[in-house]
Amino acid sequence: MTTPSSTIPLRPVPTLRCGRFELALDRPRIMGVVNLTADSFSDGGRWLEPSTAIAHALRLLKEGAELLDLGAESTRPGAPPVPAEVELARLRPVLRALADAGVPLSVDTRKPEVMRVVLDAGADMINDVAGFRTEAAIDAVGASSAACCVMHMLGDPLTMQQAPVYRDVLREVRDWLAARVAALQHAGVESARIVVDPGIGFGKTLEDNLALLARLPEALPPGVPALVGVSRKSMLGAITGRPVDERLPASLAAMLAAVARGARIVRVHDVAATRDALVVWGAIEGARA
Ligand code: HH2
Repeated sequence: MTTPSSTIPLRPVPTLRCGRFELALDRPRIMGVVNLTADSFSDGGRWLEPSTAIAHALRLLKEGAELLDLGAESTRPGAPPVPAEVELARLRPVLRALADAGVPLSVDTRKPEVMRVVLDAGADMINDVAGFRTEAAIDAVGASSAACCVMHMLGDPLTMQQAPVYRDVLREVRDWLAARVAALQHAGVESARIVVDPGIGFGKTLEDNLALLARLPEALPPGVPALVGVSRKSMLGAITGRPVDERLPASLAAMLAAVARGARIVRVHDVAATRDALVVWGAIEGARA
């Protein structure tokens, strides 16, 4: 894999070009998660039926979601892969129903064939937890106007939590993301379409996750907006001892820690509570001026 790196750093303007939308990133934006899966770690099977998924998505919008992330394949550690046709059969009716929802629709997929079809079907963003690590994934988004979320993951979901090891997790995540961003740019993806994500929980120990959150700017290529997803994750269970359905306070604390360190999009399951937390945080920050 060749990784041209000369095109970084990028832009100062905090606006994300996102298919049909331009998303100002002057304040943190809420990405609501809609899992169209049977086996997601926190809500698998709840929104598998298109009608329940659509109702859930509309509820998240009412609660304050400013983007929606639709995923039809779980990425939890050890999750079995889902065939592309199954992913597409789950995604198509939901994308169609939400086409006029008025917010960018992101699709969480690692498969170039799924990327191509959902982009034709109106997706505004591709969220690739494999970080566009193949030429085929880069080709799939190259000719579109969609935003690209480049997430860091060590290995793949089947194996990623089997004793992940880094010499310097901050540097390795940053350099890996920088190389993937440069590869996208090299293929013609404009900087204004790219966000990066350190991939909390994806091939990382608890200590790795804490270091990434504590020193977030050091784990990211300069000048590229950051998306962070920590909602309900097992690191929160490891710290608090709480099961997945009792991790909302912990999720909010971790989300605010990420925002305080520069995250500009937060990927969350609990939109209403996240909105309240961000409104209060924003009011306090605003009073500093
Ligand atoms: N986390 C999950 C899935 N996709 N994408 C990005 N960019 N960042 C993340 O942190 C992230 C992600 C895992 O959460 P969830 O979708 O709820 O679980 P599952 O993968 O089991 O469906």
